[in-house]
Amino acid sequence: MFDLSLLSQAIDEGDREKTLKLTTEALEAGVNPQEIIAQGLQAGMAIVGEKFSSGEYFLPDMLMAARAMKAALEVLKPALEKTGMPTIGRVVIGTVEGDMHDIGKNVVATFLSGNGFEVFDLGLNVPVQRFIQEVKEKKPDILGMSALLTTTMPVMGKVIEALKEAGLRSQVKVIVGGAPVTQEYANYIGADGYAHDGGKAVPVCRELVGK
Ligand code: B1M
Repeated sequence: MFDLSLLSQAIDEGDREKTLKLTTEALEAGVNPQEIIAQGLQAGMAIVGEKFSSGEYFLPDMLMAARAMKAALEVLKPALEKTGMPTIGRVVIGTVEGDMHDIGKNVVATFLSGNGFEVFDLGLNVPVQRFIQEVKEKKPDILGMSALLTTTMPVMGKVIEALKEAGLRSQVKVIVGGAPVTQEYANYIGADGYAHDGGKAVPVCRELVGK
């Protein structure tokens, strides 16, 4: 059995090469990519976050861990995307304005495209009006927003308000997520869906498009 805590440790150390090697080995050992992300990579990021909060780590430590995790996700991407399902819905997704965290959003986007959704990823630090413009142009079934900071969470509510002002709210379902976001918060800002992680985002989005 593959020990995924080794992978968490490699992320904690910010060791890109070790993370890549262990991710490849885990895949070869037949470990499910979703498990590799949740119990290996994301668990490592949680340790990094705790050490940052306690003052043991600084910004460069978070950056090193992020670099290692992004590289590992590239290795996992083909395995997550190889379902070859027909398209069941269109999603526009992005991290809201003021927020530079995109790893979790990338995980969600990869899960969705691996499960039959056509995904348009707007990247990070996406201005409110860019979301509106993309909804007008791409006519997605779902708009997904990610926020990792308590200070940027309210921007998701601003986008929902802007959708209403533009007369687009009834045309698109909205799903929100990110570490500080909760179901209660999603309800509070009037989102249609919330998912705790990438795996959960798939059934929530399927439900939102009625499939
Ligand atoms: Co920063 N950061 N960071 N950071 N960072 C956090 C979020 C923090 C919790 C760390 C801490 O203090 N413990 C803290 C926020 C505190 C708060 O707001 N309460 C924090 C801070 C303070 C900051 C800065 C302000 C630090 C500074 O400058 N002094 C700064 C802010 C910059 C900005 O955004 N304006 C900053 C910067 C950075 C880096 C750039 C260095 C880097 C991000 C690199 C990148 O993303 N490209 C970084 C990192 C790496 C982290 C931690 C350590 C890890 C985040 C991560 O990638 N996790 C993070 C601590 C933590 O989260 N434990 C932290 C792994 C990822 C797979 O999980 O993103 O949670 P996550 O995504 C999950 C779910 O949340 C969910 O599914 C994903 C996959 O399963 N999900 C969705 C996410 N989006 C979703 C959307 C959905 C549905 C589900 O639907 C659409």
